[in-house]
This record gives sequence, structure tokens and C-alpha cells, in this order.
Amino acid sequence: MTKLMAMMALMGTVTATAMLSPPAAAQGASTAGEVTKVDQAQGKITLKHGPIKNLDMEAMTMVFGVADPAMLNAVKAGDKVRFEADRVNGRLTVTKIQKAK
Ligand SMILES: [Cu+2]
Repeated sequence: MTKLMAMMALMGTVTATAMLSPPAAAQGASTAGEVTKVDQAQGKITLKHGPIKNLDMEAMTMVFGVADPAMLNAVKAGDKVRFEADRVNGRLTVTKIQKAK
């Protein structure tokens, strides 16, 4: 009896531990890309990008809007970058971008 209860307690602990382990977090994951064009006046940037999980997008070259036109000051065509993109008001928008190291 005591032995059985000890085993059940152990199993309970294992289950609780499994439930507490964090889910595989994809949030905040940045995507690798290369700037092919910067359109400062229009607040747009063209990026050749790898797969973007949160947008369910395959690798391609496409135009994005930017959350803040000032972001475009930091990058130029030919730069390798890491960026985050999201759908903002129905528009695909780069929310973060930085030069890849
Ligand atoms: Cu794309």
C-alpha cells in the first residue's frame, strides 16, 4: 500500500512537471532577409526573406510597409538583416529590423 502510494505520488509529480514545461515559443522570432530596395518616400522596403512562420509565408522577395519610416534610415539595399513582420491594419508591415551581424 505504502509502496503503491509512493509510486502514484511520483507519477503525479512527473505529470505536473510535464504540464509546467513551457510550450515551444515561436513568438518574437526574427526572420533573416536581405534588403533589395528602400523607398523612404513611400515608407516601404523590399526584402528578400526567408520563411516567416507567424505570417505562414514561404521565402520570397516582396514589399513591406514599415511601422516607422525612421527605421529605413538604418538600412540600405544590399544589407543583410534580421526583421520581424506582422499584419498591421491588413498591411504587411516590418515592425522591427536590424542589420545582421
Ligand atoms: Cu513574403
